[in-house]
Amino acid sequence: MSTFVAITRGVSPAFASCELTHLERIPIDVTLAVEQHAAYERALESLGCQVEGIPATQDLPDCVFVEDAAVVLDEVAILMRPGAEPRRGEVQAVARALLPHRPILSLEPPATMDGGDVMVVDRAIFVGASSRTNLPGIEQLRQMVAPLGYALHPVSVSGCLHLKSAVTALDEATLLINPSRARADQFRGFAFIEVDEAEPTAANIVRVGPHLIYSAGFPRTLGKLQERGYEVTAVDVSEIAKAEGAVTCCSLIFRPLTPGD
Ligand code: CIR
Repeated sequence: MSTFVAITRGVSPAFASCELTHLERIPIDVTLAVEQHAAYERALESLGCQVEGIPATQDLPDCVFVEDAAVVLDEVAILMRPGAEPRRGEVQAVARALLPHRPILSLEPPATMDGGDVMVVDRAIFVGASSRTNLPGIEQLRQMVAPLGYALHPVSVSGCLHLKSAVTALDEATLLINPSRARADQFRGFAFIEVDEAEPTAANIVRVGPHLIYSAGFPRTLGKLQERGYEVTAVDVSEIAKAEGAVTCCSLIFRPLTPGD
């Protein structure tokens, strides 16, 4: 049995019509995006993930970004209600993929929240109050997770799409952060590694147990991480980045339930 499950979804043929908030639209090579996504899935597999891929659909340009559709905890999966209305249709297929793995809860209107705004580190859940995530969403999530023993911490973010465009966890004690996007004093008790100043979008990294998957587009920050002893697999996600995506957005990674859980 694999150590982790990774839910992914293919790149839509309509990927070039993705939502954009902070970036100008520039041509996306969709064929290259498909190849890069396949390499990303291979990296997940090489680190012990059983990849469960959902097919892409033409009518959902951003469907590759499964992270935004759900938050998966050890105990439950919580379906999001994405802040961008055209993305709400992505949630159903992700829900079907999660059904064999977790009991399912859902955020309800008027809540909006993208999974990219939710960073879970141990029993702490940090939620970015971004343009995609509103206060009713944060309150609903707090009420769902409190009985499970998670503390929810709302966090302000600026100048980027999601909380995880500003900060992600390298391990249970250390955050990779761009402090001009999310103030470090909002994360008490953590150590920090700051992105290189020349790489402002470099704060997004995926954890697969003790391993990390990271964009090859940030060589300076990558060097810093390697100097600090982190084992990092670099992947080329140039086309995903043009859609305002990064490495965490393309998967939902969790431990499979074992009998007795
Ligand atoms: C969007 O604007 O919704 C997509 N083009 C990008 C979503 C990236 N998702 C993420 O960072 N979690």
